[in-house]
Amino acid sequence: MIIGVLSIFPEMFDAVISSGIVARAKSSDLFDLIIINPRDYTEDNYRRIDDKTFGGGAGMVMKIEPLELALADLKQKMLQKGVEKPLVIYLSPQGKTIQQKVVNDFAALSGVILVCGRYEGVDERFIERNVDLELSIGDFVVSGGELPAMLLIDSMVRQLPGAMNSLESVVNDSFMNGLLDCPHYTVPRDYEGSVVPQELLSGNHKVIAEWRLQQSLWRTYQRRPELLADKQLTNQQSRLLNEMISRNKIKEK
Ligand code: 9WO
Repeated sequence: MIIGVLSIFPEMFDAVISSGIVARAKSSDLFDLIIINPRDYTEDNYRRIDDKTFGGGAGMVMKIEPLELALADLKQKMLQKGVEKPLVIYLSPQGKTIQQKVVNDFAALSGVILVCGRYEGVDERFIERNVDLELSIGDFVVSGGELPAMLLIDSMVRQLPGAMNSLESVVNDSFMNGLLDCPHYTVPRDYEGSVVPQELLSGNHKVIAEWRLQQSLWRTYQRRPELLADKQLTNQQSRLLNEMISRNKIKEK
């Protein structure tokens, strides 16, 4: 996969590519990152990337010309590496919230381009003319699209075949099935009287698997009930969840 980025702060991306799973995937050539700075495509002496917003008011807007030139050059560079039609994504709070299933779909593409806005955003005509998809990482505002783009890069890259070893993938599977992850513990077994649940120490794989599934179901039910609403539970899952619901009703009494 080739990931293209348009950003006036290219050095920020060192953070995502220099550690952990993403760094390892980069060394293994599972993906390549091409970052283009639109400021290098300005044609005035001051290298102006932004200007006043029409209609007045606070904030500046990123100009369309350097963005279009930078995008054309990025697409050209990606074409040289075999990407014919990259998906162009603009990260903004106005976008649809990113879900795990769309991240998995992106990871199967040969190329994506992430456009990172700064200031008050980019000229709307650039979005109309070039952007396939506007995406948000949640209902909050940050100073620019770079950090959201890095989250998306991390999330896509870990889904690439070969990016994770089998141990790392297991953790992932638990969110893949649409449920929240279960609690985790390591040594010591007793920390100042706080003990590890006995099921996990039983050594019985069936008991452990059922306990984890039950914890996942219960956590999802308590913290994110909307995730269960559009999910068809198996007979085993319903039994495990109902058991927890009754157990906690008894406790309340
Ligand atoms: C800046 C600004 C300054 C003065 C008056 C109004 C203003 N609005 C903004 C603004 O929202 N800037 C955004 C910064 C423009 C697009 C890029 N930026 C951004 C992306 N902030 N937060 C995101 C983002 C992206 C994806 N998911 C969550 C947040």
